[in-house]
Amino acid sequence: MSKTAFITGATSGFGLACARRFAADGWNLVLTGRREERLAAIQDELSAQCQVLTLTLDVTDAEAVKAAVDALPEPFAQVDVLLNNAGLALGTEAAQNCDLSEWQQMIDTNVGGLVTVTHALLPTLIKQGKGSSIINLGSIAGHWPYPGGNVYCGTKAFVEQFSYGLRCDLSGTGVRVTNLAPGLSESEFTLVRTGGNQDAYDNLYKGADPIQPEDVADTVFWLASLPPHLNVNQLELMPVSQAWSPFSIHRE
Ligand code: NDP
Ligand code: 8X3
Repeated sequence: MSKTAFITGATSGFGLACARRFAADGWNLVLTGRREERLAAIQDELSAQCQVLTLTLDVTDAEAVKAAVDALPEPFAQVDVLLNNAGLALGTEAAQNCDLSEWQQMIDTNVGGLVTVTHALLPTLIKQGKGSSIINLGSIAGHWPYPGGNVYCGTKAFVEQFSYGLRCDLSGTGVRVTNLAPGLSESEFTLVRTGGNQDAYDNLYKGADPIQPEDVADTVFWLASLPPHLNVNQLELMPVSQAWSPFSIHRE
């Protein structure tokens, strides 16, 4: 019987690439996102390869998430892999210049949405037991601060620590938990972050040979396909072009 993956934020970037990767292996897919027309196009594209259920869902709407999870029909109800991918960064300004509503939206989505979907699916994943997985999209931003990262970095640090906490609490259930932390990756993420600034997008990725969504999808698929006795707690990925800089020192 085919396994089932529940992917949040499947309308672009990593989530869409993961949907395509799991579809190629015949998994049943529950694909979620806010953009209904994109979900419809993805369903058309992938339904020749696997069974696809699309849910137009905002992960910040806790009631809608719970209702959607509780109403999952067969064969989608037995979720083996939860990919908590939906997320966003808004803005690159110093904290003192940021808009509070953008901070709140990042926290509501990257933290609130992720815990809401996890909470709704934990009973199912525990029932599935050995071999099931929660794969959370953290980021290098949760490990390494940078100017203008402020709240986004904080949300991804939460994702890492929450992943470890889940590992502790799920001990004995067979459910695996991974914090996957990519670095510079080319996707609509940067257009969302900069309010659609194509120049910012082009300049960020120019000459950097960044991670592509398909690289992340191959990694996610590998994590989900590991032998059931193995758990990757944490996996940080960077393009070869990316490395650390020295601490900045402000001098009077
Ligand atoms: P994209 O912008 O391409 O994709 C983000 C996805 O999240 C979209 O499908 C979007 O769907 C969905 N989403 C955003 N807000 C909500 C919401 N409230 N409810 C439901 N879905 C939502 O970005 P990426 O693929 O690059 O990012 C995916 C994840 O990876 C994010 O968590 C991001 O923080 C993380 N990440 C990204 C990196 C990068 O450099 N690109 C590096 C490291 C981590 P829709 O708009 O249709 O709702
Ligand atoms: C996205 C990677 O470095 O732009 O999570 O914050 S970074």
